[in-house]
Amino acid sequence: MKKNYSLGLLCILLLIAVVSCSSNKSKSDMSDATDKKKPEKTVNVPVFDADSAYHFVKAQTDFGPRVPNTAAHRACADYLANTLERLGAKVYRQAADLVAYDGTLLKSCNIIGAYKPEAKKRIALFAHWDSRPWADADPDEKNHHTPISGANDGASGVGVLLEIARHLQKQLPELGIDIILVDAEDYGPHVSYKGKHNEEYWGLGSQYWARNPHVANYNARFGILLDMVGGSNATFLYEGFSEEYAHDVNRKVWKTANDLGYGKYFVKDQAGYVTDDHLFVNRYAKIPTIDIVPSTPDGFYKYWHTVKDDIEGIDRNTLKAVGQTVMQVIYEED
Ligand code: AHN
Ligand code: ZN
Repeated sequence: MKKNYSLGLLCILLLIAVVSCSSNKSKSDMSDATDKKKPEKTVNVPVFDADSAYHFVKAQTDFGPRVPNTAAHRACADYLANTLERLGAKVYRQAADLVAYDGTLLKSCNIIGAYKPEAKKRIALFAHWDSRPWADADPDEKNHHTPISGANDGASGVGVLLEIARHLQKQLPELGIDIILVDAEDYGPHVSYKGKHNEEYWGLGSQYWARNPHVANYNARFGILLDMVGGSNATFLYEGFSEEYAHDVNRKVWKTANDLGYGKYFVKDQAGYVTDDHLFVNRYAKIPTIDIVPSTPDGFYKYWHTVKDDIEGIDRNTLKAVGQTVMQVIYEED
């Protein structure tokens, strides 16, 4: 009787031990999974200086329109490569003769600034640095053959990236960063063109880079393209190709912007599809890449491809919202 009693007690104790062990395990597994989903990182993110970014935008527009095959274009290429070098990047100049939709041979040059070039884990940041040869969306038809200053369409994205480069020189993030300034984005067909359209008439420099990256077997975890990120009251929505190719990157960037208080700029709504440099990076280099590009019910912004796309239209607040958001994203990544 006594023997049976202690055996029963032993069985109960064993059962309790097994149950509590297994329940402990599942509990700790669950909290591990939760921890992995929401990593709490304490990383110091530098403060993006919108005045400095504005200065980098103006330095480009001061050359005049950066239209391929012009002296201003060549001078600006030197300025961009020299500036990235001064800011501590390893610089690659990728010259290429590219053929435009109308057969014009464009002496083009992609300019790449690499930080931590030896790192395997990388993020690629893109902007186009050329400007459109014609203001062919101008309300005044007399301006349809005038080259544009391209302060917003071109120089703004580059200006934001140069300001980020200035911080990268002082404080390197965990991942390697490549600043990829592509040429010949904006030589797409003039409004008067009557021939067949092809999306590959746009983004000639990014197509070249995506098929011939500056280093063999180049890869990056993700990419972010900045296009027209300097206009007043810009609203950035989820662009179509970005959603298809890099949905998670879109969510990460828009959440970061909203957490930082830039929800007025980064609106969580769907936009249409934009044929832009990120399309070719996704399609040919196979790097999931989003486009931060403004969207309104009637186009990108009021002065798009008009003679009024000049430095007067640049709003430091928009440069700040985009620049600080991108910095938060790249410094948080590990
Ligand atoms: C088209 O309008 C087909 N694509 C917009 C790409 C672009 C032009 N980005 C700046 N300028
Ligand atoms: Zn354009």
